[in-house]
Amino acid sequence: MDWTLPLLAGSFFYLYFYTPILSTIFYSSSLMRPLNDLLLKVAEGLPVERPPVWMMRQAGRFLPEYRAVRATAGSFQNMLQHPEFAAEVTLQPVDLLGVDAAIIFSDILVIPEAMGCPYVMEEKKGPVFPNPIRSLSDTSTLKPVSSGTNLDDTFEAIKIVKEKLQNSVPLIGFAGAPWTLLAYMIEGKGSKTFSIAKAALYQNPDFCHYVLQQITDATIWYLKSQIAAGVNIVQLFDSWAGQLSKDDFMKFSYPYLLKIAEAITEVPMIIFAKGAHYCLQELSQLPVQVIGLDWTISPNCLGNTPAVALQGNLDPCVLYAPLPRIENETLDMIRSFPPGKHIANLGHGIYPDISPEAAKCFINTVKNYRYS
Ligand code: 1CP
Repeated sequence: MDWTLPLLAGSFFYLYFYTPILSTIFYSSSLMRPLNDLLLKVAEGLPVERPPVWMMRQAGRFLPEYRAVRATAGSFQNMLQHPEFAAEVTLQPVDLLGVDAAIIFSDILVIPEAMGCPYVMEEKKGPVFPNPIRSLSDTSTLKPVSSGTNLDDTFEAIKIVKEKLQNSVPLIGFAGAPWTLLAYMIEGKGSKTFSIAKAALYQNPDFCHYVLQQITDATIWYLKSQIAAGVNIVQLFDSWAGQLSKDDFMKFSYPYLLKIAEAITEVPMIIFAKGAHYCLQELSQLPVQVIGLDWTISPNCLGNTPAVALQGNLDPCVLYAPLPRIENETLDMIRSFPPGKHIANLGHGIYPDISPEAAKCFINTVKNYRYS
Protein backbone atom coordinates (compact mmCIF):
# COMPACT_ATOMS: atom_id res chain seq x y z
CA MET A 1 0.00 0.00 0.00
CA ASP A 2 1.12 3.56 -0.75
CA TRP A 3 1.29 5.46 2.59
CA THR A 4 1.96 8.87 1.06
CA LEU A 5 -1.65 10.04 1.10
CA PRO A 6 -2.53 8.88 4.66
CA LEU A 7 0.74 10.39 5.94
CA LEU A 8 0.05 13.73 4.25
CA ALA A 9 -3.52 13.73 5.56
CA GLY A 10 -2.23 12.83 9.04
CA SER A 11 0.34 15.67 8.99
CA PHE A 12 -2.33 18.13 7.87
CA PHE A 13 -4.69 16.97 10.60
CA TYR A 14 -1.89 17.26 13.20
CA LEU A 15 -0.76 20.73 12.12
CA TYR A 16 -4.28 22.08 11.71
CA PHE A 17 -5.79 20.82 14.96
CA TYR A 18 -2.92 20.23 17.35
CA THR A 19 -0.51 23.14 16.76
CA PRO A 20 -2.90 25.79 18.16
CA ILE A 21 -3.58 23.55 21.16
CA LEU A 22 0.14 23.04 21.75
CA SER A 23 0.93 26.72 21.34
CA THR A 24 -1.82 27.60 23.81
CA ILE A 25 -0.26 25.19 26.32
CA PHE A 26 3.20 26.66 25.74
CA TYR A 27 1.89 30.20 25.84
CA SER A 28 0.59 29.73 29.34
CA SER A 29 3.70 27.92 30.53
CA SER A 30 6.91 29.43 31.83
CA LEU A 31 8.75 28.29 28.69
CA MET A 32 7.27 31.19 26.76
CA ARG A 33 9.30 34.39 26.65
CA PRO A 34 7.45 37.47 27.95
CA LEU A 35 6.21 39.93 25.32
CA ASN A 36 8.11 42.72 27.08
CA ASP A 37 11.52 41.07 27.41
CA LEU A 38 13.67 44.22 27.76
CA LEU A 39 15.02 43.12 31.14
CA LEU A 40 16.01 39.68 29.84
CA LYS A 41 17.56 41.20 26.72
CA VAL A 42 19.84 43.49 28.74
CA ALA A 43 20.84 40.56 30.97
CA GLU A 44 21.63 38.52 27.85
CA GLY A 45 23.60 41.33 26.21
CA LEU A 46 21.06 41.81 23.37
CA PRO A 47 20.32 45.28 21.93
CA VAL A 48 17.44 47.36 23.37
CA GLU A 49 15.93 50.73 22.48
CA ARG A 50 15.80 51.94 26.12
CA PRO A 51 16.70 50.65 29.59
CA PRO A 52 14.10 48.44 31.30
CA VAL A 53 12.91 49.75 34.68
CA TRP A 54 11.74 48.22 37.95
CA MET A 55 12.24 49.17 41.62
CA MET A 56 13.56 47.15 44.53
CA ARG A 57 10.76 46.84 47.13
CA GLN A 58 8.21 47.88 44.49
CA ALA A 59 5.76 45.33 45.99
CA GLY A 60 5.62 47.21 49.25
CA ARG A 61 4.31 49.77 51.66
CA PHE A 62 4.61 52.93 49.52
CA LEU A 63 1.54 51.75 47.55
CA PRO A 64 -1.83 52.38 49.30
CA GLU A 65 -3.11 49.27 47.46
CA TYR A 66 -0.38 47.18 49.16
CA ARG A 67 -1.33 48.59 52.56
CA ALA A 68 -4.98 47.67 51.89
CA VAL A 69 -4.08 44.02 51.13
CA ARG A 70 -1.82 43.92 54.20
CA ALA A 71 -4.67 45.22 56.36
CA THR A 72 -6.95 42.49 55.01
CA ALA A 73 -4.26 39.85 55.58
CA GLY A 74 -3.67 41.11 59.14
CA SER A 75 0.11 40.76 59.14
CA PHE A 76 3.16 40.59 56.91
CA GLN A 77 3.73 36.91 57.63
CA ASN A 78 0.08 36.11 56.90
CA MET A 79 0.62 37.61 53.44
CA LEU A 80 3.53 35.24 52.90
CA GLN A 81 1.48 32.26 54.06
CA HIS A 82 -1.39 33.03 51.67
CA PRO A 83 -0.09 32.89 48.10
CA GLU A 84 -3.14 34.71 46.73
CA PHE A 85 -2.23 37.82 48.81
CA ALA A 86 1.43 37.55 47.79
CA ALA A 87 0.40 37.23 44.13
CA GLU A 88 -1.92 40.23 44.33
CA VAL A 89 0.75 42.61 45.69
CA THR A 90 3.34 41.26 43.23
CA LEU A 91 1.08 42.31 40.34
CA GLN A 92 0.18 45.76 41.74
CA PRO A 93 3.31 47.63 40.53
CA VAL A 94 2.91 46.11 37.05
CA ASP A 95 -0.73 47.19 36.79
CA LEU A 96 -0.50 50.51 38.66
CA LEU A 97 2.96 51.77 37.69
CA GLY A 98 3.78 49.97 34.42
CA VAL A 99 7.18 48.61 35.48
CA ASP A 100 8.99 46.32 33.03
CA ALA A 101 9.21 43.40 35.50
CA ALA A 102 7.44 41.95 38.52
CA ILE A 103 9.35 40.72 41.57
CA ILE A 104 7.71 37.97 43.59
CA PHE A 105 6.49 39.20 46.97
CA SER A 106 8.32 37.22 49.64
CA ASP A 107 11.25 37.92 51.95
CA ILE A 108 14.88 36.88 52.22
CA LEU A 109 14.13 35.55 55.74
CA VAL A 110 11.96 32.67 54.50
CA ILE A 111 15.17 30.61 54.08
CA PRO A 112 16.27 30.78 57.76
CA GLU A 113 12.67 29.89 58.66
CA ALA A 114 12.66 26.84 56.33
CA MET A 115 16.06 25.78 57.76
CA GLY A 116 14.62 25.73 61.29
CA CYS A 117 15.49 29.25 62.47
CA PRO A 118 12.11 31.03 62.46
CA TYR A 119 11.51 34.78 62.92
CA VAL A 120 8.63 37.06 63.80
CA MET A 121 8.14 40.40 62.07
CA GLU A 122 7.50 42.85 64.90
CA GLU A 123 5.60 46.03 64.12
CA LYS A 124 7.96 49.06 63.89
CA LYS A 125 10.89 46.85 65.00
CA GLY A 126 11.45 44.49 62.08
CA PRO A 127 12.46 40.82 62.19
CA VAL A 128 13.25 39.12 65.50
CA PHE A 129 14.63 35.56 65.76
CA PRO A 130 13.62 34.03 69.11
CA ASN A 131 16.45 31.43 68.86
CA PRO A 132 19.47 32.92 67.09
CA ILE A 133 22.22 30.51 65.97
CA ARG A 134 25.42 31.49 67.82
CA SER A 135 27.58 28.36 68.06
CA LEU A 136 27.97 24.91 66.53
CA SER A 137 25.74 23.42 69.24
CA ASP A 138 22.88 25.71 68.09
CA THR A 139 23.14 24.28 64.56
CA SER A 140 21.61 20.92 65.57
CA THR A 141 18.18 22.47 64.93
CA LEU A 142 19.13 23.40 61.35
CA LYS A 143 17.99 21.13 58.55
CA PRO A 144 18.30 21.04 54.75
CA VAL A 145 15.35 22.71 53.02
CA SER A 146 12.90 20.74 50.94
CA SER A 147 9.31 20.83 49.77
CA GLY A 148 6.69 20.61 52.50
CA THR A 149 7.98 23.80 54.20
CA ASN A 150 6.97 27.48 54.19
CA LEU A 151 8.87 27.82 50.88
CA ASP A 152 6.01 26.05 49.10
CA ASP A 153 3.96 29.25 49.59
CA THR A 154 6.45 31.19 47.44
CA PHE A 155 6.33 28.56 44.68
CA GLU A 156 2.53 28.64 44.73
CA ALA A 157 2.53 32.47 44.57
CA ILE A 158 4.92 32.31 41.58
CA LYS A 159 2.54 29.96 39.75
CA ILE A 160 -0.44 32.26 40.36
CA VAL A 161 1.52 35.34 39.25
CA LYS A 162 2.78 33.61 36.08
CA GLU A 163 -0.76 32.63 35.18
CA LYS A 164 -2.06 36.19 35.73
CA LEU A 165 0.85 37.93 33.98
CA GLN A 166 0.04 36.02 30.77
CA ASN A 167 3.67 36.45 29.71
CA SER A 168 3.41 40.24 29.64
CA VAL A 169 6.61 41.00 31.64
CA PRO A 170 9.34 38.86 33.23
CA LEU A 171 8.98 37.68 36.82
CA ILE A 172 12.03 38.12 39.08
CA GLY A 173 12.74 35.53 41.78
CA PHE A 174 15.14 36.29 44.63
CA ALA A 175 16.98 35.13 47.72
CA GLY A 176 19.23 36.65 50.34
CA ALA A 177 22.97 36.10 49.96
CA PRO A 178 24.49 33.69 52.52
CA TRP A 179 26.42 36.38 54.45
CA THR A 180 23.33 38.60 54.81
CA LEU A 181 21.22 35.66 56.04
CA LEU A 182 23.97 34.52 58.43
CA ALA A 183 24.09 38.06 59.82
CA TYR A 184 20.36 37.90 60.75
CA MET A 185 20.56 34.31 62.06
CA ILE A 186 23.44 35.15 64.44
CA GLU A 187 22.41 38.68 65.39
CA GLY A 188 18.79 37.64 65.92
CA LYS A 189 17.45 40.94 64.57
CA GLY A 190 18.24 43.84 62.26
CA SER A 191 21.15 46.00 63.41
CA LYS A 192 23.14 49.07 62.38
CA THR A 193 26.45 47.32 62.95
CA PHE A 194 25.73 43.55 63.05
CA SER A 195 28.49 43.44 65.65
CA ILE A 196 27.36 40.13 67.21
CA ALA A 197 27.46 38.48 63.78
CA LYS A 198 30.79 40.14 62.94
CA ALA A 199 32.27 39.05 66.26
CA ALA A 200 31.47 35.45 65.29
CA LEU A 201 33.49 35.85 62.06
CA TYR A 202 36.58 36.55 64.23
CA GLN A 203 35.83 34.29 67.21
CA ASN A 204 34.32 31.27 65.51
CA PRO A 205 35.07 31.26 61.76
CA ASP A 206 34.61 27.47 61.36
CA PHE A 207 31.09 27.70 62.74
CA CYS A 208 30.36 30.60 60.37
CA HIS A 209 31.63 28.67 57.34
CA TYR A 210 29.58 25.63 58.37
CA VAL A 211 26.34 27.66 58.51
CA LEU A 212 27.23 29.64 55.35
CA GLN A 213 27.54 26.34 53.45
CA GLN A 214 24.18 25.15 54.74
CA ILE A 215 22.55 28.44 53.71
CA THR A 216 24.23 28.14 50.29
CA ASP A 217 22.83 24.63 49.72
CA ALA A 218 19.37 25.81 50.81
CA THR A 219 19.55 28.86 48.54
CA ILE A 220 20.54 26.83 45.48
CA TRP A 221 17.60 24.47 46.05
CA TYR A 222 15.26 27.42 46.66
CA LEU A 223 16.31 29.36 43.54
CA LYS A 224 16.13 26.25 41.34
CA SER A 225 12.63 25.57 42.67
CA GLN A 226 11.59 29.19 41.98
CA ILE A 227 12.87 28.75 38.42
CA ALA A 228 10.94 25.47 38.05
CA ALA A 229 7.82 27.34 39.25
CA GLY A 230 8.32 29.96 36.52
CA VAL A 231 10.60 32.90 37.40
CA ASN A 232 12.56 34.28 34.42
CA ILE A 233 15.56 35.77 36.23
CA VAL A 234 16.81 35.80 39.84
CA GLN A 235 18.42 38.40 42.11
CA LEU A 236 20.63 37.75 45.13
CA PHE A 237 20.47 40.46 47.82
CA ASP A 238 23.67 40.85 49.83
CA SER A 239 22.18 43.77 51.75
CA TRP A 240 24.84 43.77 54.49
CA ALA A 241 27.93 43.40 52.25
CA GLY A 242 28.85 46.95 53.28
CA GLN A 243 29.42 45.79 56.88
CA LEU A 244 32.43 43.73 55.80
CA SER A 245 36.00 44.69 54.93
CA LYS A 246 37.19 43.53 51.53
CA ASP A 247 39.18 40.71 53.17
CA ASP A 248 36.19 39.48 55.14
CA PHE A 249 33.89 39.79 52.12
CA MET A 250 36.31 37.68 50.06
CA LYS A 251 36.38 35.08 52.87
CA PHE A 252 32.80 34.98 54.11
CA SER A 253 30.63 36.17 51.23
CA TYR A 254 32.29 35.85 47.83
CA PRO A 255 33.03 32.07 47.83
CA TYR A 256 29.36 31.36 48.55
CA LEU A 257 28.10 33.83 45.93
CA LEU A 258 30.38 31.99 43.49
CA LYS A 259 28.91 28.59 44.42
CA ILE A 260 25.38 29.88 43.90
CA ALA A 261 26.23 31.65 40.63
CA GLU A 262 27.90 28.48 39.32
CA ALA A 263 24.91 26.34 40.26
CA ILE A 264 22.22 28.56 38.73
CA THR A 265 22.65 28.13 35.00
CA GLU A 266 18.99 28.07 33.91
CA VAL A 267 18.23 31.81 33.98
CA PRO A 268 20.25 35.05 34.25
CA MET A 269 21.33 36.25 37.71
CA ILE A 270 21.62 39.73 39.22
CA ILE A 271 23.86 40.24 42.27
CA PHE A 272 23.17 43.28 44.42
CA ALA A 273 25.81 43.59 47.13
CA LYS A 274 24.95 46.85 48.89
CA GLY A 275 28.01 48.82 49.96
CA ALA A 276 30.46 46.47 48.20
CA HIS A 277 32.26 49.34 46.45
CA TYR A 278 35.57 47.69 47.39
CA CYS A 279 35.17 44.61 45.18
CA LEU A 280 33.14 45.45 42.10
CA GLN A 281 35.86 44.04 39.82
CA GLU A 282 35.69 40.71 41.67
CA LEU A 283 31.88 40.67 41.57
CA SER A 284 31.91 41.32 37.81
CA GLN A 285 34.06 38.20 37.38
CA LEU A 286 31.40 35.95 38.88
CA PRO A 287 29.43 33.91 36.32
CA VAL A 288 26.47 36.32 36.57
CA GLN A 289 24.89 38.62 34.00
CA VAL A 290 24.05 41.74 36.04
CA ILE A 291 25.66 43.63 38.96
CA GLY A 292 23.39 45.90 41.00
CA LEU A 293 24.92 49.19 42.17
CA ASP A 294 23.81 51.27 45.14
CA TRP A 295 23.62 55.05 44.68
CA THR A 296 27.07 55.72 46.15
CA ILE A 297 28.78 53.87 43.29
CA SER A 298 29.75 55.54 40.05
CA PRO A 299 28.04 54.05 36.95
CA ASN A 300 31.41 53.87 35.17
CA CYS A 301 33.00 51.90 38.02
CA LEU A 302 33.71 49.02 35.62
CA GLY A 303 34.75 51.20 32.68
CA ASN A 304 32.73 52.19 29.62
CA THR A 305 32.27 48.67 28.25
CA PRO A 306 31.74 46.38 31.25
CA ALA A 307 31.55 42.61 30.68
CA VAL A 308 28.31 42.49 32.70
CA ALA A 309 25.15 44.62 32.63
CA LEU A 310 24.63 47.08 35.51
CA GLN A 311 21.49 47.78 37.52
CA GLY A 312 20.65 50.87 39.53
CA ASN A 313 21.22 53.31 40.96
CA LEU A 314 19.13 56.43 41.61
CA ASP A 315 19.29 57.49 45.26
CA PRO A 316 15.81 56.54 46.58
CA CYS A 317 15.72 59.96 48.32
CA VAL A 318 15.64 61.69 44.91
CA LEU A 319 11.99 60.56 44.86
CA TYR A 320 11.29 63.12 47.62
CA ALA A 321 12.18 65.92 45.14
CA PRO A 322 9.65 67.87 43.03
CA LEU A 323 8.66 65.95 39.86
CA PRO A 324 10.76 68.02 37.38
CA ARG A 325 13.87 67.38 39.50
CA ILE A 326 13.09 63.62 39.61
CA GLU A 327 12.85 63.66 35.81
CA ASN A 328 16.20 65.45 35.41
CA GLU A 329 18.01 63.25 37.92
CA THR A 330 16.63 60.12 36.23
CA LEU A 331 17.77 61.33 32.78
CA ASP A 332 21.23 62.16 34.19
CA MET A 333 21.41 58.68 35.68
CA ILE A 334 20.47 56.94 32.40
CA ARG A 335 23.04 58.97 30.46
CA SER A 336 25.79 58.07 32.89
CA PHE A 337 25.42 54.30 32.34
CA PRO A 338 26.78 52.48 29.28
CA PRO A 339 23.90 52.38 26.72
CA GLY A 340 22.30 48.94 26.36
CA LYS A 341 24.04 47.62 29.47
CA HIS A 342 21.74 49.24 31.99
CA ILE A 343 18.66 48.17 33.96
CA ALA A 344 17.19 51.31 35.54
CA ASN A 345 16.40 50.91 39.23
CA LEU A 346 16.86 52.69 42.53
CA GLY A 347 20.13 52.27 44.43
CA HIS A 348 18.19 50.42 47.18
CA GLY A 349 14.56 49.68 48.02
CA ILE A 350 11.93 52.40 47.70
CA TYR A 351 11.03 53.93 51.09
CA PRO A 352 7.50 53.46 52.47
CA ASP A 353 6.73 57.22 52.59
CA ILE A 354 7.56 57.98 48.96
CA SER A 355 4.54 59.03 46.91
CA PRO A 356 3.33 56.75 44.10
CA GLU A 357 3.36 59.87 41.82
CA ALA A 358 7.10 60.27 42.38
CA ALA A 359 7.65 56.58 41.58
CA LYS A 360 5.53 56.93 38.44
CA CYS A 361 7.56 59.97 37.35
CA PHE A 362 10.79 57.95 37.68
CA ILE A 363 9.34 54.99 35.76
CA ASN A 364 7.76 57.07 32.99
CA THR A 365 10.94 59.07 32.47
CA VAL A 366 12.83 55.82 31.82
CA LYS A 367 10.06 54.44 29.59
CA ASN A 368 9.98 57.59 27.44
CA TYR A 369 13.75 57.59 26.94
CA ARG A 370 15.30 56.26 23.72
CA TYR A 371 18.96 55.52 23.04
CA SER A 372 19.99 57.61 20.07
O1 1CP B 1 5.17 45.71 57.14
C1 1CP B 1 5.33 45.23 56.02
O2 1CP B 1 4.46 45.28 55.14
C2 1CP B 1 6.62 44.54 55.82
C3 1CP B 1 7.60 45.30 55.02
C4 1CP B 1 8.36 44.30 54.18
C5 1CP B 1 8.14 44.05 52.83
C6 1CP B 1 7.17 44.73 51.89
C7 1CP B 1 9.34 43.40 54.64
C8 1CP B 1 9.81 43.27 56.02
N1 1CP B 1 9.72 42.61 53.56
C9 1CP B 1 9.02 42.98 52.45
C10 1CP B 1 9.07 42.34 51.13
C11 1CP B 1 10.40 42.11 50.54
N2 1CP B 1 11.56 41.93 51.23
C12 1CP B 1 10.64 41.97 49.17
C13 1CP B 1 9.50 41.94 48.16
C14 1CP B 1 9.69 42.17 46.79
C15 1CP B 1 9.97 43.60 46.40
O3 1CP B 1 9.04 44.34 46.11
O4 1CP B 1 11.17 43.96 46.31
C16 1CP B 1 12.03 41.78 49.03
C17 1CP B 1 12.83 41.62 47.76
C18 1CP B 1 12.58 41.75 50.33
C19 1CP B 1 14.00 41.49 50.61
C20 1CP B 1 14.53 41.80 51.94
N3 1CP B 1 13.97 41.58 53.17
C21 1CP B 1 15.84 42.32 52.15
C22 1CP B 1 16.82 42.60 51.03
C23 1CP B 1 16.53 43.87 50.32
C24 1CP B 1 16.94 45.12 51.04
O5 1CP B 1 16.08 45.96 51.24
O6 1CP B 1 18.15 45.24 51.35
C25 1CP B 1 16.05 42.46 53.52
C26 1CP B 1 17.28 42.99 54.22
C27 1CP B 1 14.86 41.99 54.18
C28 1CP B 1 14.63 41.86 55.64
C29 1CP B 1 13.42 42.59 56.09
N4 1CP B 1 12.15 42.36 55.63
C30 1CP B 1 11.28 43.23 56.23
C31 1CP B 1 12.02 44.03 57.14
C32 1CP B 1 11.44 45.12 58.01
C33 1CP B 1 13.35 43.61 57.06
C34 1CP B 1 14.49 44.11 57.90
C35 1CP B 1 15.29 45.22 57.36
C36 1CP B 1 16.38 45.56 58.38
O7 1CP B 1 16.95 44.66 59.01
O8 1CP B 1 16.62 46.76 58.51
